[in-house]
Amino acid sequence: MSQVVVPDIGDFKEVAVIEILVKPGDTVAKEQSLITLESDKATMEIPSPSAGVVKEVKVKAGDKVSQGSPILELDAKAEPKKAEPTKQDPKKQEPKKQEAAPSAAASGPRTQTVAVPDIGDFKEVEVIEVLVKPGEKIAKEQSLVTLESDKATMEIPSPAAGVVKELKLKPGDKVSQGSAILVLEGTEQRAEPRAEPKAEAPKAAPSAPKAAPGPAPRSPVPEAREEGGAKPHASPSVRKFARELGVDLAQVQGSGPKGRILHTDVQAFVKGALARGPSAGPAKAGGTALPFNLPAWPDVDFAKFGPVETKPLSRIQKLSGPYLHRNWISIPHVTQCDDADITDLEAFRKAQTAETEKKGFKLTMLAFMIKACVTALKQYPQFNASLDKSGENIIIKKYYHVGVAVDTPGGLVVPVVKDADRKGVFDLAHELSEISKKARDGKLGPGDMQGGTFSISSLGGIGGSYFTPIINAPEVAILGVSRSVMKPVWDGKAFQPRLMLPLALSYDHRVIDGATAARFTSYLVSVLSDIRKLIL
Ligand code: CAO
Repeated sequence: MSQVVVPDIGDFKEVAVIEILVKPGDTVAKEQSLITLESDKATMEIPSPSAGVVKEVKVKAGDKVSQGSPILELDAKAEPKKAEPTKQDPKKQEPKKQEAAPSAAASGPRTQTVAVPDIGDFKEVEVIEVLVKPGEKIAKEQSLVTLESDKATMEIPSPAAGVVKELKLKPGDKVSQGSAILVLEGTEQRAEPRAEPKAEAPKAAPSAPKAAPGPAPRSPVPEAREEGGAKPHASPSVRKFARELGVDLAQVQGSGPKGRILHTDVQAFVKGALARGPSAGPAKAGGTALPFNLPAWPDVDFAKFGPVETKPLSRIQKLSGPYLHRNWISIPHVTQCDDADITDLEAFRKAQTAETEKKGFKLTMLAFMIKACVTALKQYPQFNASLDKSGENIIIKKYYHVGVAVDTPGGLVVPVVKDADRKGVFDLAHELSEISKKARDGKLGPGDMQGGTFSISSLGGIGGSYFTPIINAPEVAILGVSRSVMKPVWDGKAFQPRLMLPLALSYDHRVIDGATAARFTSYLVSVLSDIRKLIL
């Protein structure tokens, strides 16, 4: 167990914690951001010095911290390697020192060179993003550049409002305290309630009362994007998160100090956009709203190009379409493919079919698939789970109800085989033949389609190799099974004809990572390839 503390952050003292990015139980990677700190000089994310599992978080939003303040207890999985300040090998890249000290930087009556403020022992730090451009009108405290060392990511805000006259650096440059960032031409500070001198240098962090941890003080300074449509106020990780989701931060209302946009604001924005549902949104795809201002759906008069016939979607298609669409756009899907050698399993199945046919049902591969999946779900419980409403907790289910996609004349339905773990392969085969008949006769009740914990979609009876099934929310994974095919498989000495079953597992990447999914499919393959494991 190791305690992670605030590293040397220079003369930033009593800096407000504005966001906690991890929680107990989280597995964090080395360098993963743990908390965001914000002073009036910079925004910093403090990364983890090593990989591990968070045992206890020692700070909360609103706390004030300094170098050495405990952040959290980490059960380090890997050898913790201390994040040393970058001892830059003398790679000539001298910081571009500013000609004048930042406090006396005025180079004309209303012009000043804005320089990197005191950023402690961060030296030769790389500029990873320049957030403004020449000619841009910027607000006081608006972020100008993002710097990143191996210890922290920082945004340097503007000490004053004005218009950017000239940029003095570019991404990739290395900077230290005093390096020139840009030349700023002062403007009227009409909206500044605090009558500060026009062109002031970055100030020291306010020394907040020590014994008063509470919400970070809200500044009356207007937030960046209120002035001249400037860049929204958000930390680098929030920008990255928004970029990944395709969210335009300019549309997001920030709830953090000084209007800063937090992770939770981006999440709330996405939830809101989804909740507005089919009737909202500027662009529509066949009646369904498209999120995030995508271009309008093409409205084409197809009859201009040839004869056409218009038919309504089936009732089931109309009902299920919006749900499929929601699941597709709101769950980050990844599909992991694999092949299972089912030569022995198929021989066993065929040997048993006479038995079940006498009883009036078919022993199909699907019954074995359900059994094998339950075995794998028990081994990897996070696949038998759901995210809760907040999106911050995983609910692991201790029951195994497997949904099976059934193709019916009216469309796709997914009846659920309840308590599949307590049923033998014959029982499962019997139940499958009954529910698929019921589904095709349109006789399934709502109760027959509820409570699923994992789904299987089998197109094996039809053909094709791999496909990417859509996760049936709130489940977190679905297995797509395709048609088995005889393939030459190398056994180390020769190619052997083996019956191979193509599998494609789509999973929710928010809950399951790629390595775990590959382990799950490998395990499933091993179970299907060795029927002894299946019977156990
Ligand atoms: N590989 C090779 N053959 C397979 C197979 C596989 N993976 N799976 C089934 N088969 C064979 C069966 O053995 C059977 O052969 P015989 O007719 O010679 O006995 C034949 O294909 C038809 O099987 P089936 O479809 O009747 O039975 P099943 O248990 O495999 O599937 C059900 C049942 C209800 C899942 C299936 O009928 C169905 O509706 N599948 C479609 C599901 C679907 O549409 N999914 C898409 C979702 S994404 O839009």
